[in-house]
Amino acid sequence: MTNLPISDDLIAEANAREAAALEDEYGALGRKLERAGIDIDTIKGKVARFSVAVPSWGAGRGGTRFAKFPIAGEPTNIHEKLEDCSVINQLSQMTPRVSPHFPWDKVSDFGALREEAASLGLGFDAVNSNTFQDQKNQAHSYSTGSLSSTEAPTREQAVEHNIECIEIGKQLGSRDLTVWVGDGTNFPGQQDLARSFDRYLDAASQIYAALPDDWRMLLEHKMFEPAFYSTVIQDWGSSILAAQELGPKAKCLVDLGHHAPNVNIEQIVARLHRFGKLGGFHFNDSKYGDDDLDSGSINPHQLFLVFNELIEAELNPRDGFNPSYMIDQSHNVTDPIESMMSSAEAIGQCYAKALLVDREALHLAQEANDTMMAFQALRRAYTIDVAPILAKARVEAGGAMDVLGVYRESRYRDRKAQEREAVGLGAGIV
Ligand code: AFD
Ligand code: MN
Ligand code: MN
Repeated sequence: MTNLPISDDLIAEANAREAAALEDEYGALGRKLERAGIDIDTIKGKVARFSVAVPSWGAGRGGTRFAKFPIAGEPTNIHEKLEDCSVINQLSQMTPRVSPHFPWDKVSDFGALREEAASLGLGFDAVNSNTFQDQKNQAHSYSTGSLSSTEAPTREQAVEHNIECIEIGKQLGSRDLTVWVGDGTNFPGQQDLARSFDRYLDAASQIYAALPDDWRMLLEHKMFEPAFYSTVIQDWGSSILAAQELGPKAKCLVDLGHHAPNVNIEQIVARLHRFGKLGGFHFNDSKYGDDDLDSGSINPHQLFLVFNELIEAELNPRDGFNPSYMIDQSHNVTDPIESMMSSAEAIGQCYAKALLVDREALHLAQEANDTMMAFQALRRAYTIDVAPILAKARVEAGGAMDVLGVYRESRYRDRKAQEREAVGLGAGIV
């Protein structure tokens, strides 16, 4: 039995008001694409099958190291977070899975949590471990590292926590463990750069050994923060070296905000795929660093170019092609539900635009070194407004044509503000 948070009647009424306009716009775009030899319904079908997971922690208001400004009606536990994620999926029809983070989302009965999620129309995506923060009554502190700690008991504790996450994930129906460690140093000389990587590899291999056969271990690199001089898995180079050392179930996860400004991320995507190590993405956007801004809000063209590489990769699967897609954002000044719906739309649009690239024209121009026409093949697709395709796919699946409009009309957050306990002030999101 599903028990969705937004009234289906409300969605249907709002969609009915826009139905004629949508048909008109979809028809016009269909005729435009037909002239280019593209069948719009085929593209719509692919978009309908596309999905991106949302992070449980993204359902709450983020913050900076200076402050957090909570909003009324914000979720305070995994149950409320699931309910909010259900709203996102119900209206956008693109985010059917939630990625949980432990111990933040710990409950006593994970079987019941899985059923609860299913009743909200949701499943679970990758489980995330947390060894970048100490918990109450924890025996060993992660203040100087976790998987790469110089202290053997600390490393063991971090390994055990990751294995516990795998056990939880099995109960939730997950098939990926995402490992991001904040390990690193703040001073030159603080730790031996080579030995800390050795210690990480040794600990990570113990986690790897506990992975079920059909699971993957996704290694997430990040250039800096919380460590500001060196980070153990600081870039895709260290990440792929670790993944190659660990074995075939270890893959690299690309968080778009975890690189230096202006780095060519789409090329990293192509490289990782070439060696069968592209495991997945954390979508967000960045202006300066790990800003965790809304996907496509700063550099939508980069997002499109990433998807362009993904379509190329799909056409040339090397060692399989099955990257997991997830949003990883920190919503500091918006309602997280609105931000994630708007981000899912931005991600879906870039996927759809990448599908519209005339691959034959692109490849011919590349072979002939016709730089301008190769670029134009991308530009033609990028400049097409694909919104009617996404809207039509969404409406046909039971979602809202105007996701933000219906969400506001539902007054969901106001209702939750009456029901839910207020969250405290505080700061500090990683
Ligand atoms: C980090 C990483 C990672 C992690 C998250 C925790 O992006 O995905 O799980 O933030 O908030 O920066
Ligand atoms: Mn991330
Ligand atoms: Mn991050």
